[in-house]
Amino acid sequence: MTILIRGGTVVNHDFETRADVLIDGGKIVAVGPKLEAPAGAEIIDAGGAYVMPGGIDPHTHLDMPFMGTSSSDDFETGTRAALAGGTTMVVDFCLPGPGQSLLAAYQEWRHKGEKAACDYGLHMAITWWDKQVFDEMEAVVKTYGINTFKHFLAYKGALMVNDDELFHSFQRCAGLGALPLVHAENGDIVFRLQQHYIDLGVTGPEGHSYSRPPEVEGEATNRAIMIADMAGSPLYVVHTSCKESHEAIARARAAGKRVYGEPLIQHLVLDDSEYQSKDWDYAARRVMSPPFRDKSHQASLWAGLQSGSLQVVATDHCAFTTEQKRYGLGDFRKIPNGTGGLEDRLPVLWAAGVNTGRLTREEFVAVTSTNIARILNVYPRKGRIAPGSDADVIVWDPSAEKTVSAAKQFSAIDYNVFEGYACKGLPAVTISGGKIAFKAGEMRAEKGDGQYVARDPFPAAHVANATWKDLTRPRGVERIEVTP
Ligand code: DUC
Ligand code: ZN
Ligand code: ZN
Ligand code: ZN
Repeated sequence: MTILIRGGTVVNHDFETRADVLIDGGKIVAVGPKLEAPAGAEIIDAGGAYVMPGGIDPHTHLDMPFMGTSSSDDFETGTRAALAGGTTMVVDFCLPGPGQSLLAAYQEWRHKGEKAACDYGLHMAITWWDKQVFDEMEAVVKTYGINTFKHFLAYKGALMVNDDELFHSFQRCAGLGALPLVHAENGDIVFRLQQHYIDLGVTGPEGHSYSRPPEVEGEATNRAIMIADMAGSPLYVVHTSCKESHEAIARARAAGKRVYGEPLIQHLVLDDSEYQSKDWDYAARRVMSPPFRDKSHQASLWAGLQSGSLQVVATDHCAFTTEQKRYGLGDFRKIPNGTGGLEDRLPVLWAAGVNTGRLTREEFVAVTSTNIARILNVYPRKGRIAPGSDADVIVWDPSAEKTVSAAKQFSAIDYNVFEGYACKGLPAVTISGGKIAFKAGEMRAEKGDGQYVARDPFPAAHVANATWKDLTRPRGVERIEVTP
């Protein structure tokens, strides 16, 4: 399919210019003024619109078994929701069960991903630890195209790993040229606070937020940063939701550590007053970890995006229906954690960020697409409008308006945490893999249209922090290979 996008303003993370964009065979083949339309090309009139790299959401949980149920959006509904909101690639998590081989988990998630309507990649979670996992990490990086490993510092008794495992796994990541990711909340303290609030008779959704204060995130972020530094690895902190965590990241970066932070669109615009609702369903639908924060944290997150100390806006899209949320009636610890956002991330960020002057259009592109493409080592294949890049392109109409409404969404849940949010600036056309996936409200992408995107490791030399002094090496000895 040949497509010519005519008359728009191309926005990349580093420049904005009036140019046409020619797409053929799934790739961008030309960017420039007044391009000739090849015979048979479909012409898209982008007058008055911005032509930007499709969004990349590096943090989704589609079809994920979790807390006694499975997240309700699978790779089909989730990626169609993504495309409707201008996101053309998601990165999801392989989550090995206790004792499950990483290879088996990878195959399971690749099978789920066959339904994807847009391109997708995978992270591998380290949910248990022994020599087998250590050994299998090599094939994950070198054969399966996964250069990121997720570690949960929370979910005690389930997904949580301890500091010994963290240090060892981070060392292994460094040796393989992979990037460790952390869910940074202190799971031991969360566990105790949960019990405390239950004992006090606080059983509703507000107990979820009371038992996961910003301090547990600040502690875990600081700890993970120092462990990564000792291991000689970079670090990516998922869902950075509070000032304490952001400050730890900013401090680490100022000291020369390669540490990245990822606020979620939810934490940028929604706050913890929502858990005080008298309507149990309303509050439970907003239960996610980390929880929504006091409004005062939002200014810190926005400042991080502006200054570059935080680099990526994601969603942690992990959608559960109201019926699923009700598993936690009478005990907030059993409310499945997670909210949606895939369809809303770009429109809400544009409204709350660009329309308010908090972010420039270039910064919008950086935090929704380019920065994560670089962090994940898929740039400039993804994250840029340039010849040779994948034709994942959005034509963004800054004057189009909508009010977020669950009744009109593609996501397979019965509510939306952004319900009623007024957006101005929407994707008029989403092009994914060189095909028109979504146009004028009509979904054209089909189940299976997406491809798996394998990602190469970074050279090991690139991953160590400037501050790293190898603690495993006696003076005068070269770097020692870590062993299982
Ligand atoms: N947080 C959530 O809210 N859901 C999925 C996993 C997570 O860490
Ligand atoms: Zn299959
Ligand atoms: Zn998490
Ligand atoms: Zn998550």
